[in-house]
Amino acid sequence: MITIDAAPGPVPIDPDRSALVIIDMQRDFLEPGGFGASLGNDVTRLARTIGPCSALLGLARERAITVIHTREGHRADLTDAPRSKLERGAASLRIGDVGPLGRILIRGEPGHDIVPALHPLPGEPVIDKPGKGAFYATDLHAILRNRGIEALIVCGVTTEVCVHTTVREANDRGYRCIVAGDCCGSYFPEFHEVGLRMISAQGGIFGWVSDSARILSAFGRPAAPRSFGSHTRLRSTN
Ligand code: TIU
Repeated sequence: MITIDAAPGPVPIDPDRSALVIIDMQRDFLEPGGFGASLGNDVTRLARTIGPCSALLGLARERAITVIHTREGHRADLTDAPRSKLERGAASLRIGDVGPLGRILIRGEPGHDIVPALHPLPGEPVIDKPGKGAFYATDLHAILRNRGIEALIVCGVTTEVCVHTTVREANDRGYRCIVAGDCCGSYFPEFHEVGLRMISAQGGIFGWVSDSARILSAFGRPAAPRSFGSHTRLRSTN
């Protein structure tokens, strides 16, 4: 067992029964021309998450901790996309439309892929999810149960949408979730801040909040160098 310094208090985890879950670090959310940008967002706000995510990914791979990647997206024929989702918002380009990164939020298109610095290795499960939560209409719960996982270290984007939904779903299924705050990001800085506070408030109402430095430290590793989010960082292969 190791203990991670977190809010609202230290949380013990068994690394052999823990998984690193990296939510939707896809080009469609992090790069210009994708889904996030089509909704009118400043996607450069998410770039700062790649360095810390990469540090935790490196740690997990080194320590043979289960790594799960998720991707939000839909079938090419859009049969798994609710009409309410397709019609939502005043997007300049909607789900399924052709943009600079291919068809928006469609599986197999360039924009649907995970950013190069965090690309999955063979053997790391990739969960393709049609919704915001990673448990809805996926086999994530089965995969975690079959590996005896009881705690999740959660990274990804966006804090108040897919990270929150997934952590709430995981909490209700009995997983202890430790959200790495600097590994998560939002197009809205205030939503990120308040989103993290909502998780750990009320004695940790649906999880704990820590950061990459404290998680690395719990594993006896120094903190990763701080990265400053520029678009060039996005293109790096780390
Ligand atoms: N738009 C937005 O903030 N997020 C999403 O739609 N999906 C995820 O958070 N991955």
